[in-house]
Amino acid sequence: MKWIDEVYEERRFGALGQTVFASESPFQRIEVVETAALGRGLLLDGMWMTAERDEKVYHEMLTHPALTTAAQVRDVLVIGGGDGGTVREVLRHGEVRRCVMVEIDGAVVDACKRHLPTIGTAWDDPRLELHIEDGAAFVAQAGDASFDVILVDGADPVGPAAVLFSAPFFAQCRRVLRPGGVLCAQGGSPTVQAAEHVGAVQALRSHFSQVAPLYAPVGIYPGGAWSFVWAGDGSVDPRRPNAGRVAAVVDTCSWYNDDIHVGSFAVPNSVCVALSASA
Ligand code: SPD
Repeated sequence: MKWIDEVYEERRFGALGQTVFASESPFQRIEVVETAALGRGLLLDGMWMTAERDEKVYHEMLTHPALTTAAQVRDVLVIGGGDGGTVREVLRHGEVRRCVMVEIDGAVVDACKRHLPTIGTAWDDPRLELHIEDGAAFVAQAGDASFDVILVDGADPVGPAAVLFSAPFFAQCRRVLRPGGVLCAQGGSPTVQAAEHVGAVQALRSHFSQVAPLYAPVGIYPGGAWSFVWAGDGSVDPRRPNAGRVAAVVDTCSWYNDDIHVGSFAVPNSVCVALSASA
């Protein structure tokens, strides 16, 4: 047994456990750990990405607010998300015909398929198309108006995931979305990563006419309070989920439901102040 730690700006996020798998890919250090408090978990470059007892809130809140508000959800693109939790939630929606997942690091997918099978439970769904390549490059080459929803499930904005928080990347996402399409990106901690979070909202605002951050608790991430950023073309309302689509998934959810959907769009005051100062 050892103490497994993430140290972020002198704050520590850890659990008692042991290493199940460790390797170094061309992109990052990959570790799967077994912990008493959180179950099995994945760390990339020492940062917690997911853990069995904590993953549902994150994956549900990245996925369902977008998929219940987009005009249609036939074709969904997931950037990142190598543990498989996001595509698992996407594929719970029966209206989804095709889910394309683009993960830059095939070694992460391999490690998660083998060592975190309780999180990625939809790998064999025939609607899933898995591409191991750079997500930003994939979006840059994708056709105009070719997806209904884009979910960006990257790591923090350092290393290979930094580009996934940039305005040029969001501009390409806007081009690739159909009318009424919705993007939702993980948006960092509104407290300990406030600048990155506000920066992601601002970058999205430069390309989408409607941008709305939403929040949920994810205990393993720095600060505990986590954010996602919803973005659309102004033709659909982030706060009015399609009741039929919510009903289709809510029984499988541990966190998401109609009330959580609406309440999650309440913005912390520090973020309101930062956004109004920069408007
Ligand atoms: N601080 C880490 C944030 C990581 C967000 N993505 C995690 C991937 C889970 N599918």
